[in-house]
Amino acid sequence: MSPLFPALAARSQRPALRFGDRALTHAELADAAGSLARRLAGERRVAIWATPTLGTAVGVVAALLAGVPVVPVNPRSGERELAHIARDSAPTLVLAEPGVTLPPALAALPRLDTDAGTDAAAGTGTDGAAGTDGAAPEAGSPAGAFPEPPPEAPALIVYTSGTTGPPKGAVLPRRALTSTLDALADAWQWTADDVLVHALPLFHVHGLILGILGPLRRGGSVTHLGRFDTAGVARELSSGATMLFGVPTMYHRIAEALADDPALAGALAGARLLVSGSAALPVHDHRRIAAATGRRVVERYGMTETLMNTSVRADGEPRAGTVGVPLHGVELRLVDESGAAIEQYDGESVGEIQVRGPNLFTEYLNRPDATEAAFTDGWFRTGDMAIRDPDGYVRIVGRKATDLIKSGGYKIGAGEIENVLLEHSGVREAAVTGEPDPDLGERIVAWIVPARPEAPPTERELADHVAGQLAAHKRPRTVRYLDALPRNDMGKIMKRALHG
Ligand code: MCA
Ligand code: AMP
Repeated sequence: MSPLFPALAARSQRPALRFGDRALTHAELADAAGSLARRLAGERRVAIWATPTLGTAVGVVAALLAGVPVVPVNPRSGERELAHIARDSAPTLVLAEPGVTLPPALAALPRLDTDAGTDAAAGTGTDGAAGTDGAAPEAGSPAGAFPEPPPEAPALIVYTSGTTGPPKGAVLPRRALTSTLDALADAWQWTADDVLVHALPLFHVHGLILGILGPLRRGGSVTHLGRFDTAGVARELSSGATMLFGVPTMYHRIAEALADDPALAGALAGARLLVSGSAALPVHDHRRIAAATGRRVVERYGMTETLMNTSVRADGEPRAGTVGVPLHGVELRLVDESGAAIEQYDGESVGEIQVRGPNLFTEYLNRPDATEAAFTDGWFRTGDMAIRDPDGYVRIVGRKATDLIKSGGYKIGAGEIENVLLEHSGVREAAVTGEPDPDLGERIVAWIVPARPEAPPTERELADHVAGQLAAHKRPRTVRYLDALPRNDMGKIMKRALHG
C-alpha cells in the first residue's frame, strides 16, 4: 500500500504544520515524528492527550508511522468519561506535550512526551517503559523507512456518543483515512498548494483527520489557531491561507461579525474554499456570508464511523441547505420505514441515509453487539434522515434519534448526561433535551425535579457537575425546574411534552 504521507517520505521542504510560533516543514516533521515513532514501535495501542498543539499533530503522525493505533483523548474530559476511555481502550502508553500534568486515569501509564523525538529533548520525557521492540528502523532512517501496515490495520480509535451509555470507540482503519482524504481532494481540488486554517479540536474526525492529516497527505500545510476567533481567521486568510474548515457555530460567529468587519469580509472573499461540516449550516448564515463576501460556503456531510460521505464539489453548483453528492467510492442510499430503498430522486421522499464504502470504520471497540446493530446487509445506518433533489444532491432533514443532540458541532447523547445529573444529590429526576440555538445549533437543556424543592441545585452547580464528570461541551446551558416530569402510562418520560 502507498504510504499515508508521501510528502514525509519525500522529505519535502515545504511548510507542513504551524501552531502559533511553532512550525515544521514536512522534512522536519519526518524527523520529529520518525524519531518518536521508533520509540512507539511495538506498543499495542497508545492514547494521546489531544491538546490543540503541535505536539498532538507530531504524536499522531508518529503513531501512524509506527503502525500503532492511537486514541485521541479530549483534554477537557471529565473524570467518568476519561476513566471509561482509559478502561475501554486500554492503551499501553500515553503521549502528551511536555509539562502537561495528566489526570489519575492516565497518569499511571507509561508516558512519552510528544517532543521526545526532537533534538532538544531527545532521551527525555519517558519513564523508559516505552516499547523499543518491533520493526523499528534505525535512528536517522527516513520516515519512509517504516513499513506501511496493511489497509485494514487500525489507525485511530475515536470515541463518539450514542443515545444511551458511555461513548463508543470507532475503530478507523488506514484505508478509511486514505480513501476519505483522497475523495475530498477530488471533490475540492485540494492540492499541495493549499494552506488550510482552522481552530477545531484535535480529538475528533473533523479537526484531526480532515484538518491535520488531510493537508499532510496532500503535501500542503495547515495553520491551527489554537482557539477560534474571527480575527485569527481574517489574519490567516489574508496572508496566504487558501481554505477554511469550521463547524456551523464558527460560520455563524463569522456571519455575525461580517457586518462590522470589512477586513474579515475581504479575507473570506479571497479564500479558495470555505468548508462547513459536523452539523447543518443554517441557510440564513449561508446567505449572510454570501452577501457580504461573494463566496459560498461548501458543506460536506460525515460521521465519526463513516468519515466523509458527501460534499458539494468545488466545481459543482453550491446550493445552501444541501450537503452535495456522494464522494468518490461512497455508495449512498435512502431507505424508507419499511426497509425499502427509495429509488426516485424526487426532492420529497424522506428516508434514512445508509452508506457503504472504503471510508467506513471496522467496528466499535469491545462492542460487537453495537457494531452488528449499526449495519443492515453491509450498509451502515447513519440515523440521519434525508431527501434527494432530482439531480442527486442530498438534503438532510433530521435524524431518527431524538436523544442525540448536536451542539457546537459535537454529538452528545442525552442519556449520558441524564445519568450523571441523577447522581447529583440535589436531583430527584432528570431529562435532557436539545433546543434550537442560533449560535450552537442546539443547546443542551436539563429538566430537573429537585430532591429538595426549597433548595434546588443551581444551574452553575449542575453545569460544573456535568463538565467535571463528562466534558465541558456536554454541560447543560439551561436548567429548567419542574415539580414532576411528564410521563406516559408506562412511566416513560415524554420528552416531546417538555417543550410544549
Ligand atoms: C465553560 N467552560 C467550562 C465550564 N463552562 N469548563 C468547565 N466547567 C464548566 N462548567 C469552558 C470551556 O471548556 C471553554 O474553555 C470555555 O469555557 C467555553 O466553552 P464552551 O462554552 O464549550 O465554548 P463554546 O463557545 O460553546 O465553543 C464553541 C465552539 C466549540 C468553539 C464552536 O463548540 C467547538 O470547538 N466545536 C467543534 C466541535 C467539533 O469539532 N466537532 C467535530 C465532531 P476554553 O475557552 O478555554 O476553550 S463531528 C465529526 O468529526 C464528524 C465526522 C463531522 O462531520 O465533522
Ligand atoms: P459525529 O458522530 O460527531 O461524527 O457526528 C456525525 C453527525 O453529524 C452526522 O450523523 C450528522 O447528523 C451530523 N452532520 C455532519 N455533517 C453535517 C452536515 N454538513 N449537515 C448536517 N448534519 C451533519
